[in-house]
Parts: sequence; C-alpha cells; structure tokens
Amino acid sequence: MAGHARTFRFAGSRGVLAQPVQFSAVPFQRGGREELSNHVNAAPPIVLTIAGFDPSAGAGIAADLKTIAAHNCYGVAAITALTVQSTQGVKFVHDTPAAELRAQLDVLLEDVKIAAIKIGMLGHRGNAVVVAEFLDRAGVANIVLDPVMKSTSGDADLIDAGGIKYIGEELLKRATVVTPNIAEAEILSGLSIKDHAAMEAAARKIVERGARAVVVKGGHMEKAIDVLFDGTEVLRLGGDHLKSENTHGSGCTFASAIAAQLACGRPLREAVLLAKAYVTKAIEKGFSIGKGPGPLDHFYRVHQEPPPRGVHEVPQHGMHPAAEPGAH
Ligand code: PXL
Repeated sequence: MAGHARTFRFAGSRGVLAQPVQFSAVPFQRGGREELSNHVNAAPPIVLTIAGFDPSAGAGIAADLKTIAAHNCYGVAAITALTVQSTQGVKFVHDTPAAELRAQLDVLLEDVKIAAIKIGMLGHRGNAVVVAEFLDRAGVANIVLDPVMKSTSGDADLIDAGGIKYIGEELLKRATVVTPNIAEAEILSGLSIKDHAAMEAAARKIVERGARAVVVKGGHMEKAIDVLFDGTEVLRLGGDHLKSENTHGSGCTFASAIAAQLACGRPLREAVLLAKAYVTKAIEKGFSIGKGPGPLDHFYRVHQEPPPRGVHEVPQHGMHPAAEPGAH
C-alpha cells in the first residue's frame, strides 16, 4: 500500500536541499516492528526547553536535555540561537529567525503533551515575542523563565535590548517562576543589589511586575544564598560557595531541574529546593574538559563508583563465554 508520501522542503540559510525529503505515512506492515512486541512503556513527563545551543555542551539546550534526562523526564527542544563557543567563551551568536523558532514550537505542540517549559537564551526580541505567543497558545501550567542576558564570562550579549525590555514587560507575567542572577535581577527590578536585603527587595519588585514567583540567585555573592519569593513568603536558601571552576551552565541546569521537578508534580518550593541540591552536587562533581571553566556532571547520580580492588565475587551464572571453564 502506497500511503501518503509528503514532501518537505527545507529552505534554510544554506539554501533548499537538492533532494526533497520523503516522509512516508505508511503504517507498519504485519511482520514488521509492530509485531515484535506488544509492550508499551509508560511515557515520562515531557519538558520543553527553549534555549540556545552551546557546542561545548556545558550550557544551553545540551545542559537542559541532560538535566531533564537525569530527572527521568523526556526533553524536547526548540533552538533560539546557535552560539559559537568553547569552554573558553562565546565567539559568535547566530540567532534563529523568529519564524523558524515558531515553526519548531508549533510542530512540537501539535504532537506531544508538554508538562513544563524552561526558557533560556532568546537571542532577540522577535524570538521573545514568538515565545510569549506560544505560551498563550500552549496553555502549559509550569513555565520556568531563566532571563539569560549575557554569557557567564560576560563577554557576549545573549539577547538584544528590545528583548530584555520585552522579558520585563511580557514574559515575566507568563512565568510560574523566574530565575535571574544578581545582574539580571538588577535590570528586571531597576534596583542596585549589594546585599541580601536588596536581593529580597528585587525579588518583591519582580513579582510586582507580574511573575508568580522568583528565585534571585546569589551564586556570585560572597555567601551563596538564593532568595525565593513566591508572592507570599520569602525563603533564603543557604549554600556554601563552591570552590569549583567548573560552573559553566549552572544557571541553565538549575532552571531545567526546577522545570523537571514541576513536571513531575512537585510543588514550587520543593522543586526549587531539590533543584538547588541537584545543581550544587553537579557543580561539585563537574569536570575540566577544556581550557576554560568546565561543565557540570549532570549524571553524577548514575555514575557508579569503580569496584574496589581486591578479591571479587565471581558470578556463577551468566558468565561471559570466554570465562567458562571449558573455553581454555
Ligand atoms: O549560561 C547562560 C547561557 C545560556 N545559554 C547559552 C549560553 C550561555 C552562556 O554562555 O551559551 C546557549
């Protein structure tokens, strides 16, 4: 049976593909994959990340997908920008055109059920507008907004001035929780932040501007205290200032961990506390992979300790054939 064959043309920045891609809508035939198993795995909660791509995979989309996977959720992604960067910093930023971002978001929305959305780098105002309109269409309850403005080393703008203004005026009020660092909180609140009292005042101001809750991240302060304000109560989340150099992508990881916890049904305060515990440990276990600040270990929970040296129990069943007594 022929089924429908639909032709897709991809008109990207490098031109139209020479050969149109054929997608066949023929259902699986008898004797094919369909017959191999009738087992269906329960689907995990789906978390969508809308962020930029970092080729060193420490920050942005890659960090988000690793974090989401480490929380037993399924991550899907829409890319707002392609950065050219290594652990040594951002060299260039190529923003995704707004129409392309909208197309990425819409195909996902019509296909899968999204439990939570994490928003990171947006690149430019056009993408911020697309995201606001998408949030209005999608009706997803859990929205974590990490209002990324500059790269960690401060050497690159990850959004334009119009985009920053739009975040403050439009995206804040669509967010379940916003996770600015000190510099971002200063811009969003219009306040200068020198101490924990000012962090709290900024948190209140950001909620006044429309966010349902905010975590002002104090990681860059001498004492790494984060301030969570949920519109009713202020909670100071203490933590040691970690000595690790390998902190690249901590903000993305924290926001994605909150999104995953919310997707799993945890209430906000618990989601934030668990996300802080996760990111702290992932920083502690982070590794140096290049010449600059390295990434976190997003999978520290699944990495096994090597077996202790010495005498080992030899398994009696399921031995490797080479280890069978008859093999020698
Ligand atoms: O950490 C902020 C950030 C977010 N997203 C992308 C980045 C960075 C920092 O460099 O590259 C894609």
